[in-house]
Amino acid sequence: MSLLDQIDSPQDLKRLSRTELPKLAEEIRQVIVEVVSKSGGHLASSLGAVELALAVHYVFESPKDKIIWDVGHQAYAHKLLTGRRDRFSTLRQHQGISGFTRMSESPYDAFSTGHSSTSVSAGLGIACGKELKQEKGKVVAIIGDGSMTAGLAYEGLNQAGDLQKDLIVILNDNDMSISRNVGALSSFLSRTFSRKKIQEVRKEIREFLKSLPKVGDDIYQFAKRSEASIKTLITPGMLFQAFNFSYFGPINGHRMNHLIDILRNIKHLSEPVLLHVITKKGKGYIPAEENPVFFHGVGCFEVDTGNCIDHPSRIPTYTDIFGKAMIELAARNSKIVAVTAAMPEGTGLSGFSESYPERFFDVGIAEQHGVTFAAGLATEGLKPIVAIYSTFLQRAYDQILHDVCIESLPVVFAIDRGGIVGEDGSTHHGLFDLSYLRSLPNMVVMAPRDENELCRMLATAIAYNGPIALRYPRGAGTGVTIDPEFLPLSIGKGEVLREGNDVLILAVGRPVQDALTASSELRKEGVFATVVDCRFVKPLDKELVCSLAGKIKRIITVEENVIAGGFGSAVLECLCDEGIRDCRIERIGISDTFVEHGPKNLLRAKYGIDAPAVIRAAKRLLANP
Ligand SMILES: Cc1ncc(C[n+]2csc(CCOP(=O)(O)OP(=O)(O)O)c2C)c(N)n1
Repeated sequence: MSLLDQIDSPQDLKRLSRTELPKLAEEIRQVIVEVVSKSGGHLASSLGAVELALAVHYVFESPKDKIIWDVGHQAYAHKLLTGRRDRFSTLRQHQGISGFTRMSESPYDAFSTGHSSTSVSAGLGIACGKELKQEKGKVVAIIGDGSMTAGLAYEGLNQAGDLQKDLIVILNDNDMSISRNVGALSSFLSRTFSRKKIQEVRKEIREFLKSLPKVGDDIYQFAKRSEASIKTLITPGMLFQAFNFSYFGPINGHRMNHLIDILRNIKHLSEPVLLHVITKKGKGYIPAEENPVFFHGVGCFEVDTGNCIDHPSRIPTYTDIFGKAMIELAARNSKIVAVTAAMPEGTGLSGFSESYPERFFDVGIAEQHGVTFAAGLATEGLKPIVAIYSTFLQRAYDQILHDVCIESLPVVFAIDRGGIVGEDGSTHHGLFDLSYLRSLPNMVVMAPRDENELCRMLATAIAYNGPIALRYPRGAGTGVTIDPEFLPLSIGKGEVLREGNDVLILAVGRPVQDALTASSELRKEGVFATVVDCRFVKPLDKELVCSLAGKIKRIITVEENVIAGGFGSAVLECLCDEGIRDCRIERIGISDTFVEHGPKNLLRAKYGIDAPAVIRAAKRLLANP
């Protein structure tokens, strides 16, 4: 029997001797690699946090003590140690365990996560709550250096340092976000200061030391002997000490004994503490250690070689096409600049960053800053394309409204992962953007039905002088030929793709394909549908919609978005405003619920946003005269 087989809860873990823990770590790594090779998932991050998970559960008393994993993508070892060993092979599968921490999944998941940098704020809230209830228990927030690039983390540190509550923050520093971490903080943590920075700091320290009466000059003489000694005067801890945290580290996050000792020591402090732990992303699985970017979030792979065994479609993804189109368009327009929030690969901008390094900005996991930064670029006459996944752009709602839309600045939002994204689940589906963008004055909102339309919409957006968004789905396109020239579209104009008098199907984005499939099926049964790709959710093609609705009284709207406030709502509002009331409408989209994780097509079928759902809606309308 393996050691892992004996562990159903952290209590079982505590029964092991310290000398057994390295073997357990090895077993855990094997299971993680084995399962992720079949289910896909966040491999490299989870492998890097195995000793951390073991040590934390060895020392703390979860679930009484609250352990919060920031983002939650690195918590696979935590899941294995907290009663989910038997279900671990269902990771990320429909009805299986989530790829992130979920309070509804386990009492050991103190907070539900998926979006980054929430752990310090949540941890502080929990600590304050416990204190008010006079309840005992420690709170431990574990946050990566990538997640530390978000302002939210500092808002939490700022208040925690002020309140002096009992909170332990563990900084899991692997020098990586998804790609190499960016920003000044990253070099601060790794102490790779530029010469200029060292000189500046040296000057400041010299002045400070000299200002000390008597001893100052001597200490300065001692300190100045080498550059290294100046460096040792600047520690990563200074940043956290400035926030009133007691700083410990940096320590090696794979030396379990050392980790356990230090955790036992800091456990007894009852003030804000930051423990800085250095880990290696992908630790223990050579392919992941060598290529942590690829193995950050990976599909199925061969364990022996690390080779991808997902059968990628030969059809390029929307992301690929967007990346290529950006390079092509930027060659002709020197005003184009690209902004990503820590996702150069994910948004397809790696190629652009190599072709135009000076026109490419990775702002870190800082969507809010990224949008306002783009607004600043726009005021200087540049054409920023902000490429952020739909779900993460939710973070920047006020920046879109306040910094971009009020002044109608020409910022382009290239919103990838619009719609159902699959195995990452409820925290990652991009099902709200049509609603949250449609309500903003000055904003234009488009969704392409295929990858050629994506290119045309990008060209449209670049030619447009105001805020404009195009949202497109995750995964392979439809395989259409891409036009050699990306002709801009007329803003607010839809396109009639099929004609028929029985039903009117108004669709936008990927579901236009479902509408076409449904109309072909219906045709076989003698039902003829008009299919319109509205292209624009805002401004809606009122003229077209109203003229068709006036003739064909059975209407279906289809979108991969929540129904509330989305495309179907726009159609309803338009018909109501124009006094067209004598028609019946079925709106297809996600009803008032969060969608769980699972394969995209399974979820589309389950939630009724696919071609069969359109056919069912048409039949309901036809059955009811
Ligand atoms: C708000 C938000 N933006 C982007 C992401 C996508 N994302 C997931 S993990 C990650 C990198 C996190 O880096 P770090 O915290 O250092 O953890 P590591 O994977 O290196 O262990 C990013 C950018 C996210 N989860 N949340």
